[in-house]
Amino acid sequence: MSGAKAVREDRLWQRHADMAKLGGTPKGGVNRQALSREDSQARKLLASWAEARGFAVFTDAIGNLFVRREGQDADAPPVASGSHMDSQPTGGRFDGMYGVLAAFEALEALEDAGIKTRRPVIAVAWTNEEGSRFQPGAMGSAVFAGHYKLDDMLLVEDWNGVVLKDALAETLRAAPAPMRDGDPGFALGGYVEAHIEQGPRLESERTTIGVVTGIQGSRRFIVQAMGEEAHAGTTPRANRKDAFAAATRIAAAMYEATADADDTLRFTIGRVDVQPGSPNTVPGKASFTIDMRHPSNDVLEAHEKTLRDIVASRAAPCQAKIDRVTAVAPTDFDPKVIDLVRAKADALALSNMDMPSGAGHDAMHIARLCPAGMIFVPCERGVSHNEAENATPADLAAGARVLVAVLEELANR
Ligand code: HGY
Ligand code: MN
Ligand code: MN
Repeated sequence: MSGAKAVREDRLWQRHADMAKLGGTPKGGVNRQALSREDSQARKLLASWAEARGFAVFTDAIGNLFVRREGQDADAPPVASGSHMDSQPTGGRFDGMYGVLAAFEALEALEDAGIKTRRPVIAVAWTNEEGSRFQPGAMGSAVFAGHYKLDDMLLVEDWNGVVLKDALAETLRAAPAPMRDGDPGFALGGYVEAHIEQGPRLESERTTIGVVTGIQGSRRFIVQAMGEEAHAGTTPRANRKDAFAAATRIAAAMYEATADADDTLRFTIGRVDVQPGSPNTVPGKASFTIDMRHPSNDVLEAHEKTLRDIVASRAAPCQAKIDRVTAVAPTDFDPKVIDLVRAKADALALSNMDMPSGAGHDAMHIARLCPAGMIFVPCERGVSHNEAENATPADLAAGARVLVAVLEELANR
């Protein structure tokens, strides 16, 4: 029996239902933020499923969680597949989780079909892909790939001042797993990530499989305006150094400057913070996040300069600064992996189309380590980062069938 035939739609769907209970929200989404209690519950559940199948489970110093199915050559660099189990605060049941569960389903299908592979095959849940609680995102995969330093990431604080190191220690205490010693990172023979598209194209083109060609570039910033707290009733406008007024002038100019004619640039201000946050005190501090994306690094570079010019020219009479948190260049996946995903989808008679990814994924870091690619499946109305996110059992299983066929081929190369 082939690995693809051994994929079980009911088992994969049930595992999604089981995981959706961890951090489940009344609207049917999930709030399972990185290194939260809910995240450790998901880690524990995945590890229990893995141990029940006799797979090895281990973690690393940034908390990436690995499930390993042995190959005939135990020393060969493994082939890996996975994604993330952390979610947005008002996230969906499939973003990230599908990639982890499809990878685990692939291991189970290989096992059920009694398929031997030369290389070991690993399913991985990367730590903190979303980057909504702790910035930057795709943190676990970036540390694994050597793009971010472990010690720097351990010192990152969330919006309430919780230090990542402490949240990680708590998570690993609640969901213990053997720790691979040394810094995160080891050689891989290849990496393929399954994910919902998080966009409307596959659904609107009635296509089951997205053969992902690459991921657009992304940059994140924090803008901070510093003014002077004052009495809301007695302070004339001419005497005010209103930090929120400065932040809104800067933001308004940025929205205008990033409104490109072909609607390709993605510019988002997702979080605003105003201090002291009292209705009758003129704000002394105001900050906001920027998430900016585009397929071209040159365009991102040019827009970053514009953002910096706007901050310098619109802040007065306040002070303001813009700090870049991350910059990830556009990613092109390996043509051999792209062709393999397309060939396996064709062989399984699944409709498929080549497409780029608008969303960021852990694969953008791992693609710099080894031949990598991604497989998309449709999600309802392309909605994601929203509790209404939805997908069908059949599409999830179809993506898993392509995944196990690709992994089996890569693990025998
Ligand atoms: O932001 C992203 O692109 C990913 O969904 N975290
Ligand atoms: Mn994701
Ligand atoms: Mn996401």
